[in-house]
Amino acid sequence: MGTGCVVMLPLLISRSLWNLRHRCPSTQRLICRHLALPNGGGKFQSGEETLVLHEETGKRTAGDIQSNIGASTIIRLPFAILEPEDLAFFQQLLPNRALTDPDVLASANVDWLRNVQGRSQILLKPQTVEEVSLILRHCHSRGLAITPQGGNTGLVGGGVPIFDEVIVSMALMNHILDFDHWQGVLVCEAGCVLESVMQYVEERGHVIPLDLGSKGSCQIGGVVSTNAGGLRFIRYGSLHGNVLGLQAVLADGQILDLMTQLRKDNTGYDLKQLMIGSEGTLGVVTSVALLCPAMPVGVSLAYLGCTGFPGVLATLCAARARLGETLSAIEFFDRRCAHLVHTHLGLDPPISGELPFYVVVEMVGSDSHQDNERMSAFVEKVVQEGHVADGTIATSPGKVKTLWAYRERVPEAILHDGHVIKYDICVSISKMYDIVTATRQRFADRTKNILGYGHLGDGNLHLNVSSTTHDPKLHSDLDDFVYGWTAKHRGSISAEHGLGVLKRNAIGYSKSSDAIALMRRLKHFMDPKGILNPYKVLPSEL
Ligand code: 2HG
Ligand code: ZN
Repeated sequence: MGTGCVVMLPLLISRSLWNLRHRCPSTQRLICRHLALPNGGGKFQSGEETLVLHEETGKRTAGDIQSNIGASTIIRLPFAILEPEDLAFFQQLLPNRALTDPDVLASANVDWLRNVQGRSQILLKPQTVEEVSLILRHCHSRGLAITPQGGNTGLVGGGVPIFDEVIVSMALMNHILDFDHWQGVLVCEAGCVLESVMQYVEERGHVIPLDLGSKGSCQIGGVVSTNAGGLRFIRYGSLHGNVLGLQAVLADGQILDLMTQLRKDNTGYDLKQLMIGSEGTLGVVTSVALLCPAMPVGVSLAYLGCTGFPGVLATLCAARARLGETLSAIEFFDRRCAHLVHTHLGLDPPISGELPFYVVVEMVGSDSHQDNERMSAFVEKVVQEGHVADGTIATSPGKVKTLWAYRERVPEAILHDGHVIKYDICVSISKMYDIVTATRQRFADRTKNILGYGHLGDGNLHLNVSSTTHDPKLHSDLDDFVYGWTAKHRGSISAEHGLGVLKRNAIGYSKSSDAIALMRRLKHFMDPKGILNPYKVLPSEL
């Protein structure tokens, strides 16, 4: 190979997790090496990588790398590749916080469902917004792509790299900056873990307006960037209403100060809304002001068993009518979910005998005595009318927590059932279980379990399908069927989990082409080089 020629190195990667890159000591050329994934470590598919080396400079001049994720194949966009000079810059900026340790990278490169596998070679842990800004300024000028990462609890692969994006972990930006007791406003950094801020405000007589099963790991910045919904949505509404202000760093490193603790601010475009739910594609959220309502005096919870979905709907209507503004959550799950929670997690069923559906109704009020009476009257009514066949009520915090576990741990129980494909749709409440029945009719013989559960009051169904092995054809047939059904019923194909990388190509089922085109223009305007969390949210252009 003579000087100046271009060398093509096609490498077939089989079940590879990450690659190591170093320079040949004699030629100083870049060498790429792949480490094999230990057997049983995941279910990743093969990809093909073609590296193009320029002999004269020893630098990579172009790179086409493809990755198969879910049902689609993604081609690496022509971002720069991390060079020793970049590493030196990051190491100087973040002493001991620019990590290349393979163990650290191994867990940051994969989502917790092990559906999406990246190959990033560096994870940065800034401690201040200024450091985030300098990281982004450097990446912007170099054309390096980045993936912001919170607690890595997302379900659509939005928080992990797809290729070699620089991971910017928010974990060390975990300080509470202010709490205004009078207004009930918490200001905290993006890396604060949800459960820790819940505890902080509860000790001060307030609550965080959202609650998620992943609260022990998910971080505020990730929750806001995903616009996560969760269990308290019915009572407190969306983060679009509860986030009062925020600070974010834009693609070129500019710090955008949208921080305010005001309830009302009608001065022009509400730019913070662009950061809420855009999954790190328009900016990196670094701190947030969150409205925290006053903590209710007492909580009571009813765990009810219904004989059919009409009974579930009637229970919802009765709860709305009888509990009014004290209704704080109403969730449902079907018999198969309950069965898996019992079998795989060993939780004792709260009521004896099996029923087709279970409903968890939580109410929070300001007068414990009156509230308990209200709850009992509601339960009596739904039992009398035949919508509920059996049930139990809890008022002690311990029992409330135990009963909640039956619903909160459904996603965990399903993971023990094999390979799981997840849907998170929103449709009109009266139709929300129809898709479960229809999917069973169509796919029963190709699957293990088809389950339905979710946020009843919001029309948000989690349809989960388990099968013995990962079957790409089953996955794409299911996608076509479920998304087609959802679009036909004018629903949303992502109610609260976002689009990430796994669902971005399904956006057209719920958004018009004009809306998608405008989103693209907005993305291009705010991030012209496309370095912020690429391959996420917007559909591929191929
Ligand atoms: C829930 O409501 C979460 O439990 C997770 O949104 C749903 O894993 C899922 O499909
Ligand atoms: Zn949910």
